[in-house]
Amino acid sequence: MGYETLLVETRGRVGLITLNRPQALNALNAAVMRDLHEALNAFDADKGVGAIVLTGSEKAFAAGADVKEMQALDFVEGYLGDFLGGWERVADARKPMIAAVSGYALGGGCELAMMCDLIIASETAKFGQPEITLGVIPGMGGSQRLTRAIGKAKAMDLILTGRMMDAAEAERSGLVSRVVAPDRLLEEALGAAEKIASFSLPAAMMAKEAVSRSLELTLAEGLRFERRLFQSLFATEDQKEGMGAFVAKRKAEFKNK
Ligand code: CO8
Repeated sequence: MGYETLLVETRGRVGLITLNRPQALNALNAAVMRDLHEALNAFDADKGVGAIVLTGSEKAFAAGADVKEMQALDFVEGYLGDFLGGWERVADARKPMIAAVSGYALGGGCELAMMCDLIIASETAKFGQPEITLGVIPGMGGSQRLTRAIGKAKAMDLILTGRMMDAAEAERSGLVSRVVAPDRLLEEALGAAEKIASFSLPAAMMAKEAVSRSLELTLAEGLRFERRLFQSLFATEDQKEGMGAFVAKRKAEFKNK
């Protein structure tokens, strides 16, 4: 199907979504949100897809919420329409999702990348929450997810000053998992996604669920949740295959992938 603001394709078992509003540095508007919902619903429902990569252009992953669309919003309209609330759907994607970030990931763009399960960045990536320069604050999770990802000191620095952080600082701070040369970004992200998609899909999805829940639960509750998921995986054929293959010294051929 065609999307107004995205390019969507599958590469092997990887669903690839490319933000495609080059004239606005991929600024995020209502159409992008609607399109992303549809693309994620389709990939979550597709058994042939085991992981998702979300990327932008070389110059910008996304330069934030669309300021031109947002400028005239008033409180009552924003409150009644739960403005930005729908973006949480991205964090609710059930399959592992990688953000491949080149160039600007600012405001909502940084927040969108943080909704993914891991971020792989090009050396050119720049992350920031510049909302304060516009007279507002992050509205799509920046104050919460950035703080959990890089700690209070760095999060306060970025959110209160509006400054940008380059890829090296983002990696040092724990926001991104890998930094690669610009021309290797997509290959690296697709390779990681293909690797994830080669494993048992229930195991990969439960691994995502367990790590994600660690940010919400107490340690005791999280450990109990993890153990229950771990035990439940012994009901899958893939556990028998994975462990059987290890013992037989052969490569596992997972069925539920
Ligand atoms: N919204 C709308 N249009 C944008 C945005 C944006 N966020 N960013 C860039 N554009 C447009 C520019 O207006 C310009 O369009 P035009 O050619 O028609 O004037 C075009 O993209 C190219 O941009 P520039 O000419 O500015 O490119 P530069 O290379 O000179 O500068 C920058 C690049 C530094 C990224 C600059 O564009 C910039 O500062 N952009 C705004 C960054 C920003 O403040 N982002 C935060 C927005 S607020 C936000 O995200 C709130 C979060 C709440 C969650 C929202 C989720 C949807």
